[in-house]
Amino acid sequence: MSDLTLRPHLLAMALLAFPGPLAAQNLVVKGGFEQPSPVPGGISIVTPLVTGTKQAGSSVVPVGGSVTYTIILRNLGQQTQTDNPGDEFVDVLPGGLLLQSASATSGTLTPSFTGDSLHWSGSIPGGGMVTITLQAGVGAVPVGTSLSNQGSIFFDGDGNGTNESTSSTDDPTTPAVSDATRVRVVPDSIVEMPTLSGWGLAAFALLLAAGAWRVFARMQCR
Ligand SMILES: [Ca+2]
Ligand SMILES: [Ca+2]
Repeated sequence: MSDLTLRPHLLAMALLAFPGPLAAQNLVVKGGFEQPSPVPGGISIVTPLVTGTKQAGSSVVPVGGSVTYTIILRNLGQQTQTDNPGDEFVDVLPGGLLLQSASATSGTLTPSFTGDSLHWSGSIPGGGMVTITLQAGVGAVPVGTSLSNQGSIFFDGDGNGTNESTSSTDDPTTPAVSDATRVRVVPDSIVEMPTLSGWGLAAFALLLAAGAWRVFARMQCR
């Protein structure tokens, strides 16, 4: 079995793209200084390696509606990502999305409702995670607009107390690696249940009657 040496940010991308093949390697993750030996046949990540996902509650949102995003930051390393100087996560919403509320399971969250962005600062234990939830409203944008963005992660890939490494959130619902999370703006009628007029109700009754007649005709043929 061969050893495979990767820098932390490349490993994050490789783990997402090729989890199976990489699990069969002896992985040695090198930061800024010498690392302990890897676990034979497994994956050993010593210094912090923080990856993130950002998932929308719905792939479509009506004009004037709102969408909830769930952001999960995971530290795949063994060492704690300490609360270093500066933000560990920043999310700037695209034009057309207005920040309404935000919360985090740990750390310090600083939302900007005028700038429609949020900043998170805090530590993540080795193997641990933090979940950030935000709700955003859709402003005056044309139907069909694709609202797309990614959060930025800042972490201490060499474990020396400063965040020199970065990564971007991935949309976990798509096969692509480290891709932006997209939400499409649709008319109200696509999301809401349609209401039927008198003619619509009559047509619906005719459809039901036609279906019943077909079932009855089949039973008669047996
Ligand atoms: Ca910090
Ligand atoms: Ca560092």
